[in-house]
Amino acid sequence: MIEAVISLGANLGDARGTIRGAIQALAQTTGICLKAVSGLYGTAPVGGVEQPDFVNAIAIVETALDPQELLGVLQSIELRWHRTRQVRWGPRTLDLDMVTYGALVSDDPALTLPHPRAHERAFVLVPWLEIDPRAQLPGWGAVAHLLDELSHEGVTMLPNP
Ligand code: A4P
Ligand code: MG
Repeated sequence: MIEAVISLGANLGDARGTIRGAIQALAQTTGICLKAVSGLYGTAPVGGVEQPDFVNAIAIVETALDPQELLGVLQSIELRWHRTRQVRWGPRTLDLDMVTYGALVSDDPALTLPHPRAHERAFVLVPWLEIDPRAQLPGWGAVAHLLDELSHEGVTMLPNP
């Protein structure tokens, strides 16, 4: 089994309900064992597109799936929430990104590992650190150290339900 870190994001429709549903869908997938889930965070949009705030979370899983299979699962869960791809970095009902797959490093555009922007995104690193204070981003080092350099502004944990 390999440990993988999944980032969840949504900013259209019932974003909180969507994130909870996607976590449940991950937990119910054969070959995936959910190890830890962060709280839900309200986050200001990053990337320059004017759009609603996001709800973001992180899930740590153990998986028997290979990286391509895991990506396929993430994309099929996105489709259940009618995810369409219109504007790059634009609003979406659900975005599931693979932040890490074990210590694998890859520059394949179809599956870049670790996720190429994870190291600079507080909306990924803050919830990850919450559930794994010793988290390491392959090639980048300790998540806690990366976060020392980043503004946490606009990343706030949402109250439970
Ligand atoms: N792909 C390559 N590597 C990966 C990976 N590690 N995980 C490929 C997942 N997919 C990966 O992704 C496009 C292609 O990336 C896929 O076909 C896959 O083969 P996509 O999900 O269709 O497109 P996208 O999500 O619009 O692009 P991308 O680059 O994933 O967007 P980002 O960088 O994730 O940005 N602000 C806040 N506050 N919170 C957010 O969650 N998200 C974005 C999206 C922008 N701003 C945000 C947030
Ligand atoms: Mg994505």
